[in-house]
This record gives sequence, C-alpha cells and structure tokens, in this order.
Amino acid sequence: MKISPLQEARLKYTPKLPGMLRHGISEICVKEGAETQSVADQDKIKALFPNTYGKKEITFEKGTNTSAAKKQVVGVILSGGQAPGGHNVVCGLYDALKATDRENVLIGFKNGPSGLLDDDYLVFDDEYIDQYRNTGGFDIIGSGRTKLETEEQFAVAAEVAKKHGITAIVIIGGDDSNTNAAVLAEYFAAHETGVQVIGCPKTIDGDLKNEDIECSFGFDTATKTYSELIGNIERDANSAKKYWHFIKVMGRSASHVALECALETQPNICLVSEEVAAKKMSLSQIADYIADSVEKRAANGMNFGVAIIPEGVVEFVPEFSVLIQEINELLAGSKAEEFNALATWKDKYAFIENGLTAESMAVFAILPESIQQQLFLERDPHGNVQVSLIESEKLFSALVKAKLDERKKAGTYKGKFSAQHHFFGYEGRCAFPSNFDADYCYSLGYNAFMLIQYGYNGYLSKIANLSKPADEWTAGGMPITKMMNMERRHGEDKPVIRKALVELDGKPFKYFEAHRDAWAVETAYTYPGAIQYYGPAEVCDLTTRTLALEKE
Ligand code: FBP
Repeated sequence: MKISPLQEARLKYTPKLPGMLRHGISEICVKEGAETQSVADQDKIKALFPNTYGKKEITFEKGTNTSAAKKQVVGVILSGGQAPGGHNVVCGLYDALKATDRENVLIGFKNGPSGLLDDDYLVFDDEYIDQYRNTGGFDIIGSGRTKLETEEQFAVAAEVAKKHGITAIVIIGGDDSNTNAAVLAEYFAAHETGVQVIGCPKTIDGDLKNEDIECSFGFDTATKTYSELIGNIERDANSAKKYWHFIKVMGRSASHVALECALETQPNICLVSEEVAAKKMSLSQIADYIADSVEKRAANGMNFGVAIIPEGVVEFVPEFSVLIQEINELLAGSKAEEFNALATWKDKYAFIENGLTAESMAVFAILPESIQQQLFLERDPHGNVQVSLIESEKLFSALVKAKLDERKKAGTYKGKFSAQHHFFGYEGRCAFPSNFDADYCYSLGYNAFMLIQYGYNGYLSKIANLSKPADEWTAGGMPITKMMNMERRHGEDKPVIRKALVELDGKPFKYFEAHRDAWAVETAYTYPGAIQYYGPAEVCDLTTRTLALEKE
C-alpha cells in the first residue's frame, strides 16, 4: 500500500511518555491516594455503584512493580466520533501489555461497542499495530455509536469476555461512553466476572474534562486544524476585502472548540453558546450583535470579516429551543402524515401557522425559508427536528443581512455585505495527531494497561500536568464514579459524568471577553498555520490556548 512521506515519517515517531512511566514496566509502582466521592448526589451514586463507588485515586511512580503476574487478555473498543490520537491509545496499550509479557493478548472489537456484542473482533500483532502508529482516524478497528447500557447487553458482554478469557476491557470514548463504562464495571464486579473496565477520555468537543481530566484527547489536533483553516480564511478575507465569512465549527453542545479557535485566530466575532444561554439572547439580539461589528468595520472601510459559530448554538437560544419543542409536538404521531400529505410549502406553512404559538411563530417567521423547510423536512427516526443539521452559519448570515437591510433603509449603514459559508468538523477529526495528542494518547493507553495490571476496575486513565513538557506529566487513575452526578435523561434520573460546558468565569472565556470588543472592530487576525510535527518544541509541542490559560 502506498503511503505519504509524512505518514512514513510519523510511523517512526516515538511518542513521549510521562517521566514516571519511562522507567520500564518493572519499575512502576502504584501510590494510592484518598478515597473519592462523586461530584454531587453522593448517596444516590453510592447506592447505584455499591462495588465501585468511593475507591481511591491513584498515581504511578518510580519503584518496584508489585502487581500480580497474570496473563492478560484485554479487549479494546473505540466509541463515538473520531478524534485524532485514538490509534495511539491502542498502540500504547499494546506496547505496555507486550512489554509486560509477550503472551498477553490485545483484542480489538470492531466498529464500536457493537463489536463486543456481536463478538466481531481482531487480535492485534506487531505488524498490524505498526501500520497505525501516530496516524489519525479510528480505522484500526472502526468506531460506532451503539450504547452499552442495558442489563441484556452487559450479560452478552460478559459471555463474550468469558469466551475469550478476557481479563479487562478498555473503552475509549466521551462522557456517555465512559458513563456506560462505569455501569459495565459495576455490573462485572457485582456478577464477580473478574473482568475489569478502564476508560480513556476522548472527544474533539473538549467537554469531557474536570478537576482530574485536564482535557479529552483529539481536542488539541482538531482545534489546531480548524484554526489553521480559519487563519487562512482570515488572510484571504484581509486580502480580498470583500467577504464576511461565517464559519460553523463542530462541538455538538459545548463551545470549547469555537472558543479555542477564537483564541488562536482572533476573529471579529465568535459566538459562545453558553453565554447566549446565560444572557437568554434571542436570534434577533445575536444578529444585531454581529451586525454592529459589520457596521463599525464598514464605517472604517472594511467590508469584510470573520465570524465563528459553534455547532450547537441554536439549541442554547431559549426561544429557538421552545420553537423546536413545539415543532416536535406539532408533528408527533399521525400529524406528521397529515403534514407530509400537504401538496405545497404554502399549505404546509398555513398548517405550521395554525399549530405554533404566536411567540414561536414570530421566531419561525424571521428564519430564511431554507432553514424553515429544514426544520420540517429533515427529521430523525423518532420524528424530531435534527438540530445538528441546521445550517446555523447560513441562518446567522441571513439574519444579519436582514438587519443590515433595515439599517440601510434607516440610513445608518452604508457598507456592502457579501457572505461566504463554511462548516469545519470532519476536516479535523482524523488529522494526523499533533505531537501533543500523539504523546498524550500513547500515554493514556500505556497507563490504562498499568491500571489493569494493578487490578483497578471502573477507573479512567488519567494523565495530568499537561500544560508542562511530557517528562513532567503525571500518570494515574481516577474512579469514574467520582465524576458522576444524577441528571434527568429521557424522563428518568440517571447517573452520568457531568458534561463540561464553557465556564463563563473561567480564564479562557475571560481572556476572550477582555479582547473581543477590539477584535470586533479591528483586523487583529492571527495565523496559526499548519500543525508542525518536526522542529523546535515551542512550535511543535504547543498545547491549546485553553489549556495554557486554565493552568496559568
Ligand atoms: P463524540 O462526542 O462522540 O466525540 O463526537 C463529537 C462530534 O465530533 C461532534 O462534534 C459532532 O456533533 C458529532 O461528533 C458528529 O458525529 P456524527 O457524524 O456521528 O453525527
């Protein structure tokens, strides 16, 4: 198979481990810390996790390895959306497992959690693993979004584990997948299967983080990839001086990706969904906010600009959420058929006008027709609006144009406004991992095996002190139950890992807030350029601005 020169070079890259994991397997000992408590709802979480709750946090350090010698057969699963570095988690896990005992076995379950349920797997060997070192993607075994959450599924998982003699399962996933890892760990412990479960924190969205997990892997590379593209667009905008670019960036719910890209590129506008929700902003207010920047820049002869829009923003606009709920109800059950049978959009519009409250109709009426139709025509299998498909970059540019037209009529605005639209998401999820992600992921996998070897169950692999060079990183594990609280999901109270949204009193947002008014009017763009893999550490091993500011 032909591979690119960069891929060839990356296959030979040696990821950096935390200093404390560099001594060789026989010289890694464990230090147990304090017993833990869940972040909230302690009594409820304790009752739900009687076998795995309250365990101690642990750290690895140099010393004699006292773990029991036993043959390990480990299963690994990649769960959810791709994130750069996933291959290295598997490589780190494999290397630690083989360095401990060549007889140990690593099994990869294919295409996500369903691979475990369907017993669809491959057994890794050196030749296979070596093709994937330091590469992007999850194609080493594939990924999927099947959720492992029912007792029936756990029973099947236990059967499959027994068949292969599996001693531990490593689940590489986001907050939902690691919540399910904790539930599976509890099930295995309660049923005395002897199978351990270890999680690894993945997601480009950056919303699996807390006082223990400083960031999820993939966030670094994905945001650097988007920031390169945004910087290039900024330079184009500043060269041609004729377009406003509306750029939607991934991040299903939280705005960490948008905020990090803004810190990297200093665009004129960056919406932050969490702020939109906190200030209860309406679509009209958001459009006015962007239009103000367009108007001020036009007054200085700059009819161009760049606006970053987080993928999930519309769901954070209170009036829009209400509209979505009303639409879902309007088309519930047989009413969808009645709606679909209507011949023209005009008929459908009348049906909508009849069914929505006056407030929601007022919101609906200001949307561009393409978005209105999207809300009614593209629905998920349960008949609900697919909010993630809404082209919010187009929505906001249309709303801004309408505001500017009004201002033109009123004589307050005399500029020109022409928009271009972009969506950056899939472009970043499988990029070659940055050195940071290559090192971090390899360490997470390597460390996951140390947790297995020392017999821990229901733990998340933890690598910390990440804003420092890798030799100062620390390695250990944290009980997943420590990160959990009770939340309402689909009408039921469920134990879940708390999703980390952007904190409006956190340092990254505060920095952005202190500078954005200037950026909105000036052309203060910064151009991060492409990720560098070879060269000086201050260029190649840079962490995200978010991490640097948080750890300042
Ligand atoms: P995970 O939470 O599974 O890591 O995935 C995150 C993400 O990349 C989001 O940013 C995005 O909304 C979503 O996946 C898209 O995935 P899909 O194409 O499966 O809908």
